[in-house]
Amino acid sequence: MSGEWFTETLYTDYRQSLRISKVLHRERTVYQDLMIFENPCFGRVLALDGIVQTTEGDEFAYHEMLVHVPILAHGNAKRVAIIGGGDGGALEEVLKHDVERVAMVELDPAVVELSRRYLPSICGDAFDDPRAEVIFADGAAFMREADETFDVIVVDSTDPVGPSVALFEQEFYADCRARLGEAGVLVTQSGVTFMQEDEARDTYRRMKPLFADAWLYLTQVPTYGAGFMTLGWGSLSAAPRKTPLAEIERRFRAAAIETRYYTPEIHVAAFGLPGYIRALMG
Ligand code: AG3
Repeated sequence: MSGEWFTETLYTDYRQSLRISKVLHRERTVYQDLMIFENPCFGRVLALDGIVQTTEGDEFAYHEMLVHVPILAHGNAKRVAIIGGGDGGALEEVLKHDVERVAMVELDPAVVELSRRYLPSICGDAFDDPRAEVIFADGAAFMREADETFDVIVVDSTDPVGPSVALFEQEFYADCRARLGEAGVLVTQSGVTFMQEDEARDTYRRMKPLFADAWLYLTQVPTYGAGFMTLGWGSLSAAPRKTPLAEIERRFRAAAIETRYYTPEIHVAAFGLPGYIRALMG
C-alpha cells in the first residue's frame, strides 16, 4: 500500500494498483494481514496478505464459475464441501442449488466475521442458512480425517503462499478423492495462468493420476489481472465434464438461478483451453 493506492505485491515484475477511496478495516489476524477497502470502480475489496481475494464488483466472475460449473455438471449434488471461502461468496452460490448440506471449512474465523460485517453484498445471508455448517479448521486436516462423502468439493483458496500451500499438494487431492461420491467432482482455484504457470501445471499433473478425468477450465476475473484464471477439475467419472450443452441448459433452467457470468454456453466453452495453457498440460 502506498499513499491512497493499494498495490498488490503478488508478482516481482508485474503489479496492479487499486485506488483506495476508504479503508474500512485493517488487522493482522492470527493467520494473515486482512484489509477491506473501497475502490470507486470495484466497490469493496477484500485483500489478504496484500493480495486481492474478492471485490463486490467482479466476485461473480469467480464464484459463479467455481460453483455452478461443477454442480450443474454433476447434476444431482446434495452434499457439497467448500475448503476456504471465508468471504461466503462461494457458499452463497452453492446455496442457490437444491443442496442438503454444505460444509464450509475455513481456517481464519476473522475472514468470516469481517466478511459478514463488511461484505454482505457478497455473502448475502448464506451464513444463516440452516443447510450450511461453517467449520473453523485446517482444510487439509479436515479432508484427511473426514468420514462423510461429498458430491462436489470446491477449493476456494488463496494462492499457494502461506497457509494454503497444503491445499495444492497431491496428498490433499487424494484425500478429497477419497471423500467424493460417485461421479463426484473436485474443483480448485489454480491461479492466473499467464503469471502462475506452475500452479496450473502442478494442479493438472497432480490430479491426473488420481482421477478418471482431470482438466482445467477458464474464468476471467478483472481484479486478478493478467488474463485467464484456470480452475482445476478432477472427477471420478468422465461424464460430468462431457455433459452436453442441451442437458446443462435443462439443468440451469430447472435450477432457476440468476447469473451474470455463468451461462450454459460459457460452461461448455470454459473447458476449451488456449494453446499456452494446453501446452502446460503436456
Ligand atoms: N481466491 C483466489 C484468489 C486468487 C488471487 N490471486 C491471483 N490474482 N492470482 C479468492 C477467494 C475468494 N472467495
